[in-house]
Amino acid sequence: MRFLLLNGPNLDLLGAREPEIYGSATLAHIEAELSAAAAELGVELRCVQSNHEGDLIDALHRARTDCDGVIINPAGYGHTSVALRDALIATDLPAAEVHLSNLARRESFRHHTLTADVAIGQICGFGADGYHLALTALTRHVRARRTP
Ligand code: CA2
Repeated sequence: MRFLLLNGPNLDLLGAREPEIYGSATLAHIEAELSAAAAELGVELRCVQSNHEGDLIDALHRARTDCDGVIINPAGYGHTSVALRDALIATDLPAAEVHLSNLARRESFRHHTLTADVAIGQICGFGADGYHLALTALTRHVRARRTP
């Protein structure tokens, strides 16, 4: 089983600025820890981060044919990108949306994402732990739907 871990714009800066909002772990550290946790579950993780909308969409198109699920932090594009939403729908894959911060406690323009209702569920506010919660939940979701 393989999942795409997709992180959107500016998340490459994690650990460098605003640790009070996003935590102090770097994205490389989060990806390494999540890959190790995934391996324990028998899941392969493909980690992609991009600051470019088209690259995120291309990664979803590729996942369509060779992944079993998507863990996505769309970052700012989650609030704005119809194209990213359309690409996520086009994968026809179960997705878990993650946000490091609690969107409900932030500016009103962050309260809604265009991707949340096409994901199986959304986890936000638990920092980097959210990715681990998403990995566990998505693995269980996919396994429960597999024919024996
Ligand atoms: O809480 C999240 O995970 C967000 O997806 C992060 C996005 C923000 O636009 C969303 O509303 C919520 C922003 C990511 C910016 O990441 C930075 C990390 C370090 C320094 C500056 C920005």
